[in-house]
Amino acid sequence: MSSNQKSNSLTDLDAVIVGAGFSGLYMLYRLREAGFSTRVFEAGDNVGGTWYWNRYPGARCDVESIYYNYTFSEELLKEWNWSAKYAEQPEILSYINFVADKFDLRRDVQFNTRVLSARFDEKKNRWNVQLNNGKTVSAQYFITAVGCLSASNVPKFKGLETFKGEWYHTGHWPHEKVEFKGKCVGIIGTGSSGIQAIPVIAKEAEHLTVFQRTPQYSSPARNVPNDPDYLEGIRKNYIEIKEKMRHSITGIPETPRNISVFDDSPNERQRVFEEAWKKGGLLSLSYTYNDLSITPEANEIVAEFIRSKIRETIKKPEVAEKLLPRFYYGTKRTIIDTDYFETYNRDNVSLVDVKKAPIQEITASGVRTADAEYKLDMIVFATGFDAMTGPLFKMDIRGKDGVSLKEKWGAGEQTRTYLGLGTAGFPNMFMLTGPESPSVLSNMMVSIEQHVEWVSDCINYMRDHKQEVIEVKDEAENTWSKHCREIADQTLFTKTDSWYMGANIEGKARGFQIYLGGVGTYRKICDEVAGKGYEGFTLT
Ligand code: N01
Repeated sequence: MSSNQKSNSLTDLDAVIVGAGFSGLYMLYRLREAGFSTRVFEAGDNVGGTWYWNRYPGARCDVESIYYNYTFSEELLKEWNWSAKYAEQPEILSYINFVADKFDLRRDVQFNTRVLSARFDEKKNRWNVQLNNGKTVSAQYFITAVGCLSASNVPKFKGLETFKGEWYHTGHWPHEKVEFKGKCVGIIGTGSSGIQAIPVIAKEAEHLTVFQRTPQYSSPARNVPNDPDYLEGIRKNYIEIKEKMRHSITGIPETPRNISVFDDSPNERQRVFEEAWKKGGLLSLSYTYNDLSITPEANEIVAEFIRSKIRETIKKPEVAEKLLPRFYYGTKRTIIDTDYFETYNRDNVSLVDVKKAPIQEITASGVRTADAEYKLDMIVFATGFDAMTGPLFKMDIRGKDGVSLKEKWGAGEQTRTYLGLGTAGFPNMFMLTGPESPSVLSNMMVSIEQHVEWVSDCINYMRDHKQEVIEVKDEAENTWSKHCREIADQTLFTKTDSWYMGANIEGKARGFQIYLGGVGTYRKICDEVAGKGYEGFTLT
């Protein structure tokens, strides 16, 4: 039987992929094209991953739609038109469905099936993967495509089970329309999800109470519909654009200005910041000067500019004061919004500072803080995720000697990987956009394509060279993890408590979990590793 005629017998797969989001689907496509028998297991009842689960009002991507799509198929690039500069969740989900149909991917995806555990059998050199339907499947390669932000975090508030109203987490939003009309809604959390949801909910609800612990920096997205001529121009230049994306810092084809904030006069800085504010978008402000994320004094200058914009926007000075962020700009995820600060000028919106008066409990009828009780019909938790490792730890993954990934990286220990792709002691396991890869600090689509292509090339290489097992060497992983930390320590990122640092989850190991050297440099390193016969890995 030729390899591409191989049966997908569940006991004898070449590869198991966990997750049918952007990364899992492309991984399936590549491995299937190469003739490997592959099966994707997906907990949801359809494709989409992040964009399947995050259906909260206002959910949209903050990377421009023309850059946030697959680039591996020219035909696909020609067939899809993004309606706006920043696509909304339903449109992105339609796109993923379109891709799944176009490449007939669903036939190798098993929906409504959660992977409970995966265990490496050292005698057979295979992974045994236990599913929640009681079945076990076996495969040579175990590939996690579980996303970085898919383990939602509902803080353990006392009394939540007594709440008589409805409650939802943004990352697990119902498929049916949630009705806010006539309701007193409370939202906890003002990260990217909260800041997208707040203006939309405020327009519908009778009253919206925002429970804010940390005020956030946010700047205008300036979303606009996409002009057909503009899209045509992009299409014509896509080869060049794609190259720029792949060799850029963030996967978005823009370059920071190579100038210190102190090289410009205060008047010139103001002009530069104003221009960036007017332009809008994710990188406009942070790319104005090259020292904003490195030098506290430089950071304070841009931070104060944003605070001045908040003060200008908010009518009531006491509300503006509560909304002023005080951490280093950019060290929590940069946020762009549509009418976020303006929403606090509405009569039906109130802001509660839960840093000053923390939430003590959820009662049957609302939220009680240290100094008041708020009656609510609905609570929206925009409280984020157990990021990076959380989605992996939802499965009991055990490598050699039965050691679990959770034990290896567990509380008090730093995450350790080689290139964010693999980890020592877990042979033939690959993580797509795993910890210590550029992942969440890049355009995920660029990082996903790069990882998937690297992993499929590696699996092809293994077949061509008649190798059965690939495993990360300890020293390669130690060097890589140290390198990641050293880069992060040169920036202000590690000076702020954030989910990047694992600081949002009680008891979670602290440490910066992302490679900050840029997607272009990272690609070069990964290509060099492959070019040297997978240096840093043992192949047997
Ligand atoms: O989650 P978050 P998110 N009591 O962790 C607060 C991506 N994303 O879902 O800052 C009170 O950022 C918490 O307060 P604090 C993006 O990468 C992308 O918003 O910890 N409050 C914070 O305000 C993003 O970074 C898009 O003090 C509590 C909020 O909840 C990531 O997903 C859109 C609390 C959590 O913010 C996560 O964003 C949406 C408690 N006990 C998301 N616990 C795009 O546009 C937590 N909070 C692509």
